[in-house]
Amino acid sequence: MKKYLFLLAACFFCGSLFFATGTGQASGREIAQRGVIEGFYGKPWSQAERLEILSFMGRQGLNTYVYAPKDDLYHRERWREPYPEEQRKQLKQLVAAAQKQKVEFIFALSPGLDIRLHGVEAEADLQALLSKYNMLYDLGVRQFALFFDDIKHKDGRGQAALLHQVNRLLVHAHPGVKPLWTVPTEYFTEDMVKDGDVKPYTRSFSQHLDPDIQVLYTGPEVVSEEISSQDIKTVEEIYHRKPLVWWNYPANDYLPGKLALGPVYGLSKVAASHMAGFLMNPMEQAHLSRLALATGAAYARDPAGYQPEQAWHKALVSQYGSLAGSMQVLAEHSQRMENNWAHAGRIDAAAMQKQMGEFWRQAAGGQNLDPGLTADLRREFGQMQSAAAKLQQGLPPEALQECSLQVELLKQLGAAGQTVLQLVWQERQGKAFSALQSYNSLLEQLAALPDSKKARLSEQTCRYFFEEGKVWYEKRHLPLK
Ligand code: LTM
Repeated sequence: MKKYLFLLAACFFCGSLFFATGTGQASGREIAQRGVIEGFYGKPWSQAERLEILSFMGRQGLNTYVYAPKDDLYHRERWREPYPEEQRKQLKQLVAAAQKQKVEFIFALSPGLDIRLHGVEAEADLQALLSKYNMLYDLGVRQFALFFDDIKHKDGRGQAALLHQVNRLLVHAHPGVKPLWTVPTEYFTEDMVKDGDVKPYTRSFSQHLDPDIQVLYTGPEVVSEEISSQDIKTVEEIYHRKPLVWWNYPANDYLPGKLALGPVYGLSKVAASHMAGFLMNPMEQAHLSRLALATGAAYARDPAGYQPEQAWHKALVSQYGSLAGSMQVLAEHSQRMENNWAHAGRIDAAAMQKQMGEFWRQAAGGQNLDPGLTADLRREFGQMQSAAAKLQQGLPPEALQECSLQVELLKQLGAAGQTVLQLVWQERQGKAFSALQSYNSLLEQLAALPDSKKARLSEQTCRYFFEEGKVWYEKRHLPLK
């Protein structure tokens, strides 16, 4: 009997855990503050997009939304000015919608472009800041943030003193207002520490910062590949508090044309145990941001159990239903965010990239091409073409308008891939004229691809494959210059 009771209790426990996590509720092992920081450059989300994201966040168990759109004039450039009536109404509506979803709405200002921290003018600016925050308090906001990222002046002591005044005159003055958040001017580890020493700005800012103010940082870099436990412990030690992580994925404001459609990646269970919060900075494309946001929600709810591939599949199926397979093909080629200073997300179509490497190894060695490998690549290029056609027909307009150029590009890449395979096969068969025609078609197809600032996909996978194809043919035929 005892045994049955034990089994029943165990089933009940596992069942409640399943339901708790399966529905987007927190598991008890979760990161306490988890959500979205609308903190990107570019066109801020619309009211309708924000309302939709707030309900999405409620369903995903995300509990924090930070309002910090860099290009909302009243947030940064014209921070002193009050919001006009219409925008006030909208903010009020958002605060109420967030409350309904059990999401904390945090209102942030970024006054660092021109705020004065010393002298008589500092008093006027402090009053302007307080009256702006108080306006938001009157609209129902109960948590605030003051950001100093991406500015020239590194006055750690002055910024900390300003934060202290805001803490004293706003946060502590109103009962029920939650702790203030900030972003320092040095907000990633490589910028905080040099040759093992904490840099002067960070030292001064951290030494003078009130202990109850929470600090956001972005990891070792602005857009980080990962956060190691050592990295986050370093920041915890500098600030004597667990940092909040501002995670710049799926943000894409620094890589125009690329959509970040992969899962959040490079975050461990150990790093999570040192985080006071995990906030994802999304893309201007609100609808498409949800793929990565859903995976980040899974991570934040249960860092130890997080499996990026599984969470990503779940998000694809729940968000795209019968189009999940086609959307997956697009997203496979649109995960990696990389330029000369940013690196994040999984490699685009990594399995295909491996096959391509093997294909060129065989082609360059002059050995027989593995027919199975060529057939796999042909099938995958075909899938890119057919997935694009299905997405063009079936995606809801709000999603399609965010990715129509990339979907068209997916189709073009699939077609160019087929041409490369054909070219190599014809050349290998000694069909010189057909191979030359294929080579010319490839050049035309590549010339017809859109400017990469408008749309880019699979840069280190398909695009690299085409370049290799071109060079492979040219080496065999064109005279060396
Ligand atoms: O990341 C931070 C703290 N600040 C800005 C963001 O506003 C911007 O969206 C990202 C990505 O470009 N980089 C930043 O430096």
